[in-house]
Amino acid sequence: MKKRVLILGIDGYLGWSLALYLINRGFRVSGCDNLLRRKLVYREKSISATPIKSWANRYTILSGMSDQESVFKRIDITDYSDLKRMLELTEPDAIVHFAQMPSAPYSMKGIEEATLTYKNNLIGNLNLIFAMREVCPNAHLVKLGTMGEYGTPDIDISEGDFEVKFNGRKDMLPFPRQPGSFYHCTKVHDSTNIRMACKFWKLRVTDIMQGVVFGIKIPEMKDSEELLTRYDFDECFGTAINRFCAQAAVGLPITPYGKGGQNRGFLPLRDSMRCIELIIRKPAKKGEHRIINQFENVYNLFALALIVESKAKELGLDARVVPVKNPRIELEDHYYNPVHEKLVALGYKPTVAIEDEVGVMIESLLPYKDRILRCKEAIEPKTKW
Ligand code: USQ
Repeated sequence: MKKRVLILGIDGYLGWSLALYLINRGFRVSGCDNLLRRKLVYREKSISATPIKSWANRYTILSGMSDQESVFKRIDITDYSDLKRMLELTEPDAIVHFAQMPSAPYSMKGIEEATLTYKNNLIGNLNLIFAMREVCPNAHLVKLGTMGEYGTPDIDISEGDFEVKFNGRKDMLPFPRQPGSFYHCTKVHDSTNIRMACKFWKLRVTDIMQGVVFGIKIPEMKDSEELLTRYDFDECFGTAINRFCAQAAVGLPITPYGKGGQNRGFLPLRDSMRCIELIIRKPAKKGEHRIINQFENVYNLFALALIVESKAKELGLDARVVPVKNPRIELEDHYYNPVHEKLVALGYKPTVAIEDEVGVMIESLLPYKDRILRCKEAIEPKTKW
């Protein structure tokens, strides 16, 4: 029997890609979305660099690729009864939860944006664990957390609980969290709530501490424009490498923030899909809150900016790195050593060298230069911590 996967946030950068990836591997995929990402990017006066299809078109595309039992709906998971109904209709073996507001800068803009982030992320996640308890307590929740939950401590970051010794006693405790934005705080709160749901209600959850994802497409999108996923480059919803490549493609300065000595874990889009597939195939045990640090490698921001610059030059583009004043409060030169062994143990092997992927990204963006330039005002960072 086909494994049934429900994707919450199926219209987003990761959600749409994962739907295509899993359908191509014989999973029965269902999904829902409230289209919040489209709305917020539009409010930023920006668009996806890739000309993504409307939800109505995507609904038709997904339905055409799927079994009759698959369900695709436009719903908001902060509405408990709608979410519960979705679980009842789809009877999932696994639920992948991407339906969150994902931007650190957006959450730091002001009280309205911070409140939206909290309501959307915390209530959605709380609804989900309660609805799972009622409808499908044996399903496996694959929850997207973030490496940003940990911050950048001066010690190695563990993967799951770690041993703490104090006053001659010792215990296994969750690794301390030091989030760097209100958005990252919501993920920390989610982890706390999920840990409790696993302990009290015996839910099974994999909480993925994912690094920054980059990339424009995966093989399952073939060369079809209608299958492309979104690609944001604005200051809020574009992430570092994706922004650098968009800047390089249109001849705008590539902007590491501050000294650029920030180190972060990064992961190509296609590897992110593969990791989630491995996690779905090997679920957490009942009552287990399994934490996985999900990234391919740690890179330095300035070094990444230089890779993008040199790849763009190879393509004959006039690219240059121009550091800008850091709008965030974060360490710009620091130790960073997170453990990431569990995915390798599950069978993950990195598929692609970052330099090659960056080259493909810049080249793939060239046909969409006009779309990026049309919204170029949205690229410069304006939100300060
Ligand atoms: N940065 C630049 N220049 C830019 C944009 C970003 O130097 O033009 C720097 C930032 O200051 C930061 C680093 O790049 O030091 C990463 O910033 P980002 O915007 O790419 O990523 P972040 O705000 O951390 O958030 C993103 C996703 C979020 C996910 C997180 C994973 O938006 O949903 O949780 O990456 S992680 O970074 O590991 O926490």
